[in-house]
Amino acid sequence: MSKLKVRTAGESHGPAVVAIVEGLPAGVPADAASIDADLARRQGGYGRGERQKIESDRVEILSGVRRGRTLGSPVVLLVRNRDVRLEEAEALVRPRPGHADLAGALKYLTRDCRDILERASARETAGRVAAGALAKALLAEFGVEVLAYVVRIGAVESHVPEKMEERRKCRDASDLYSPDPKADRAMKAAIDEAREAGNTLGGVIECVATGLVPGLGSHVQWTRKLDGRLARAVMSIQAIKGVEIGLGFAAAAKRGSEVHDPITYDPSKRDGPTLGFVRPTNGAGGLEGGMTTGQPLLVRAAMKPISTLRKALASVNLATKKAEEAAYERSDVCAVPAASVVVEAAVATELAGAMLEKFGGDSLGEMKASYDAWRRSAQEL
Ligand code: EPS
Repeated sequence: MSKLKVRTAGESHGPAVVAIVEGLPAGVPADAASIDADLARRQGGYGRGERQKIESDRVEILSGVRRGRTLGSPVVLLVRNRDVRLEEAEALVRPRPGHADLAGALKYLTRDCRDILERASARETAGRVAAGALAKALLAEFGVEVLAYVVRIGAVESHVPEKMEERRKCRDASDLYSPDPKADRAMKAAIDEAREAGNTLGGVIECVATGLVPGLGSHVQWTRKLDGRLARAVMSIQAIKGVEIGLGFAAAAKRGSEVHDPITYDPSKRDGPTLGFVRPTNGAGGLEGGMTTGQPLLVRAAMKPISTLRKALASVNLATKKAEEAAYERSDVCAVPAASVVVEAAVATELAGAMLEKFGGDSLGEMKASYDAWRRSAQEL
């Protein structure tokens, strides 16, 4: 499995969220400012609730880094919470349909769902985003760029421009993190409408990675297939209910000739990511047989609407077993833009792990030498 191991710890209203990142080689640029930039993006996006007015996420790098570079030792990243009230917070006995509340309460034999929700909360993703920023720094050393953006909020879809620079520029200028300025207004209106109705909205996130060499991941064992690893990483993000690669579900309704990407060879493209093998289409989304093809990697994720509703759904009081409305305190109306930052981090983490598996060594220099040697051999094939 992945050579890059990321674990998180921390409760939503506990003192902090922590990420432990193991497996990065020495020499990777690790700078708090670029981690903080991703943390700030994760806190933002149209549709967030009151909690984000309290929090102001900043990373503290506790270990594994010296003078702005990783040392090869475990990196511990800490993001402090401001809304700390884990001990005083009231019990939550009216589980919210869609949240981890009920299943977790039954699993842990408790009537207080707070014991569950504090860890199930998407606050945890601050840790995954901080770790993902380090993964992106490693990938950038090899010319790999990972970019996620919002392509749907509720019923409103955005148009995705052809060029990556255009997608990045539009996304960075958008409150919705969408690559289509024309869709923003309708997306905001949909979120406003949901807020007024005491409801919530989901959407779809797309993530593209460019500059990947062919052959990352493996066909030899199911646990090593990169598509499966990406799906797991993305599906494990709070509220994600579907993951597609390339044409995804749409491929099921097409014929083989409309799905698969013909292969040609152009020696003038030998220095490019596909080493001269040119595919006019990319229905595979950059993955065949659990390995990268060198074409852009394309992952899409569907997020369900947030399960804490102001206009609460029917539930049951776990103490009395009587019918009552589900608990509501405050909530985001739509966190799809925030989740896009988490998807970017999750994909980057898996890709960095796959790069380490193929080219890894103790230091970035060693890894680069191995990468260059492999590329030369592949070009001479
Ligand atoms: C969340 C509930 C809300 C969100 C939280 C995820 O928190 P609270 O109950 O404190 O208002 O704001 O997300 C974050 C705190 C975050 O940083 O993303 C939940 O129940 O999952």
